[in-house]
Amino acid sequence: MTMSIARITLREIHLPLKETFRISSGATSVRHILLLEMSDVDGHSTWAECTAAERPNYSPETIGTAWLAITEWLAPRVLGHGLEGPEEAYPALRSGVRGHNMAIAAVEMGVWALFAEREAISLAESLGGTREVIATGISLGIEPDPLALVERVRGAVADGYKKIKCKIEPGADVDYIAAVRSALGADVPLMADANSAYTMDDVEHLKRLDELGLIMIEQPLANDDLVRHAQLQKHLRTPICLDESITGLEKAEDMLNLGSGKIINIKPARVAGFAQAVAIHDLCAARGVPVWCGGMLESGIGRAYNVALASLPNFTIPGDLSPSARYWERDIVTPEWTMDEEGRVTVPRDRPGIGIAVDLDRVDDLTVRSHTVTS
Ligand code: OSB
Ligand code: MG
Repeated sequence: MTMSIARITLREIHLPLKETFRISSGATSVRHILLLEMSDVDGHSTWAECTAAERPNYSPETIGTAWLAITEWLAPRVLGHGLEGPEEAYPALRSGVRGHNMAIAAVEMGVWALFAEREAISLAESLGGTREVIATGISLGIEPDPLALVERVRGAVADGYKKIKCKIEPGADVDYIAAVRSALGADVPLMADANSAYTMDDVEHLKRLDELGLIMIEQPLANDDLVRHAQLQKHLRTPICLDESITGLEKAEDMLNLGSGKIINIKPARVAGFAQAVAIHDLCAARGVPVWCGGMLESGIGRAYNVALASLPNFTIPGDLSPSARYWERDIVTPEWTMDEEGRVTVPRDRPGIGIAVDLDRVDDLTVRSHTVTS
């Protein structure tokens, strides 16, 4: 049945992390999160999250640019227009708009959740997700010294995480990972994420990572590069996983055709939403390439979207889907996201839409600005 969206309310909340999270391109202590509350004319509503960062250190977007893009250009494209199904949102938002993927994604994914609400099915089911539980990984920030990282990884193993990703940068890489291996052994499922910290001048240095038994190395080279990653992959036995470089389906096709990597970290926000994320998932499934769902230090709202996506069958590698308590003193959703003893997160398949309730009082307390766009 045709859906007409009546209003979209944007809010910026400031949510302090328990601990500063540092990657090669910058550190974050307080997440500035853009939330959308979307309602249709029939009285259904849902929440969505824009996972753009505070600064343009991961992608060119920030929540400031997303705020502008959504209020000025994107919200008017879906407000008041009849949508027959969620797959109509992506073309409506993309047409004539270059970039702004995370802004598009927030609205597009909200449309998917609104349709799921209307049909009283879970978001996972609406996407074709089949899994009930998803193996969970953790992403550990750059520590001041190797021993501090060893202790972090030791704790993560004890907590039951199924994949442990260590952020690296020049000066905090081979020695750090080698210290973890020698302290904790060959069985720890380890990987590294460079967030574009290296160039082809570092090939000989990066080859030393091949001795450390990593599951993969994520995004060693520039954020928009595919050609050099293909050259680098020829020098490395360790599979390259691309994150920043895969901004849409065509980039994923190019990666596979060029050999720029062997695994994709799919973040739905980075690829402008679920339509593209599912298309990349399907392409990789057809080509025998495994994928996993990455994170952007989302609140519990963004987590719901990632968990739904990760329930698709080719998400065979554990996702960066850590529980709420890993990030926040208190999340903005009830129940909070948890991880079981076997390091798995449960997909809320028995509840409609995003499957968790938003703690409105808490959101109100954290809100620093809000704005409503109507049809
Ligand atoms: O590269 O995957 C990344 C966080 C911010 C920016 C980029 C990245 C990350 C993470 C965090 O790795 C993963 C998480 O949400 O736990
Ligand atoms: Mg990454």
